[in-house]
Amino acid sequence: MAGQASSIEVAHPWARATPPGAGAGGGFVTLTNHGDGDDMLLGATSPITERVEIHIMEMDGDVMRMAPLPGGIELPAGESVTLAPGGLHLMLMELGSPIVEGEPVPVTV
Ligand SMILES: [Cu+2]
Repeated sequence: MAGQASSIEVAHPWARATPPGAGAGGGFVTLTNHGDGDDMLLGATSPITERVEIHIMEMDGDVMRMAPLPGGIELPAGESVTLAPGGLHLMLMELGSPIVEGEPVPVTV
């Protein structure tokens, strides 16, 4: 997180449980920028995987696909951004073990 990380509120983080053998899982959270300046979410880390990507869903013809968002997520001052299924999300890549319902998934933004 660039800039005034302490002014970013992280609320309602959750991850979707994955079936055994799934290669990746989605992570969702609401981020609120309580600071005076715009901020960016540039990435995230988690001890359960080597790689966490920021993804966005976009239409490719009639098909919804997800794609990495290399520039990060803008967090304008005073606004909330919600990462949710069907939109922006954190993708936990190359999972070594499945995400199990009810078990905490540590992620640092
Ligand atoms: Cu994704």
